[in-house]
Amino acid sequence: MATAKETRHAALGLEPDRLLTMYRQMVLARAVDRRMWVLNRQGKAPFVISGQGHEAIQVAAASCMRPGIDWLCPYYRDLPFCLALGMTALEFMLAVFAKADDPNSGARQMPSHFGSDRLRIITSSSVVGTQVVHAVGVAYASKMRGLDEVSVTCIGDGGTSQGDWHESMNWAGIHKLPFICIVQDNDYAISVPHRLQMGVDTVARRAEGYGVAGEAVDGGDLLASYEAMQRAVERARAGQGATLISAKVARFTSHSSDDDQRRYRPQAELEALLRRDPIERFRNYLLDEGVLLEADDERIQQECTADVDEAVTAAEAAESPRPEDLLKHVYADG
Ligand SMILES: Cc1ncc(C[n+]2csc(CCOP(=O)(O)OP(=O)(O)O)c2C)c(N)n1
Repeated sequence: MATAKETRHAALGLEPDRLLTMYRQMVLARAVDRRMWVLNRQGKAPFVISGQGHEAIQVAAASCMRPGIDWLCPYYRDLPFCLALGMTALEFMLAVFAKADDPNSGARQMPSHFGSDRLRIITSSSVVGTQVVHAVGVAYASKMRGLDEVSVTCIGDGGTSQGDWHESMNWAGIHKLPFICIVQDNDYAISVPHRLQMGVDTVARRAEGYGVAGEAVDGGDLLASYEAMQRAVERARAGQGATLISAKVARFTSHSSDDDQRRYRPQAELEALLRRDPIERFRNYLLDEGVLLEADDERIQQECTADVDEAVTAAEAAESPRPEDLLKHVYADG
């Protein structure tokens, strides 16, 4: 086992306990996500969109934030992010089953349109890119109020072609906002590959044009992701302005339960994805460093599966929304 000083995690000030917490968050997210697909095939979950392969950047980013103080305007792949901020598997499953007590949206949104008052997760529109405008507005408000809150948003590589994204980045640069945009670049926008989406290898190159800091990071490497996010958060809190992080990640599943990626991705590319599993990579690191033992790993996997079982049972048994509440929160009362 390497000495504490030589390790990558020690250099980042990360203790073994925190590493294990992050590992568990990744494992739980994967377990919840996989169950969602099973529920979909059973005809119980109407629609699935997955964060599988995106876990490292999301869990790392959440670990640098203060839940309930900093803000997150997520996008639909941010299940690991939301769980790492403190959303429970049950809170998520209540949305999957569209139950009355769903804290995400009271069953009004599709699953994976995350929201939590408690955790300052702002529910998003399905219209790609709109969450970035909201996040910049929140950052502007925090700055006007003299608060040290940080506003974080996530988007895919394809989403950066939206005008909303460009306008938001520009605004964040002009006003030096405490704002972080994490682009989770998984090489595809549904079936459109990166090379047909932009003429640059990483969208982080565009940061300079907006007057914000840019970081290109391997989003499958938890520690590298943590380092980039930590720098961005410190920059925001120090009043030094916004950061654009471009994180390369692997999309393990089809875009959603409504398409089949075997029809637009070559077989060799799909097979290569398996070597890019962020959880496997972090697990191997922890085992090599002696932070995780095989027996602990087995226990963590079992506990996460049990969490998911419990959440599914409770969510399935929960009350459905009442028909008379259909227009609640849609129109003003009276
Ligand atoms: C304005 C708008 N255009 C198109 C869509 C349909 N749509 C939903 S997700 C998506 C692809 C987005 O790809 P990307 O931003 O790369 O994120 P990823 O899903 O790959 O994580 C599209 C085209 C939409 N929801 N909103």
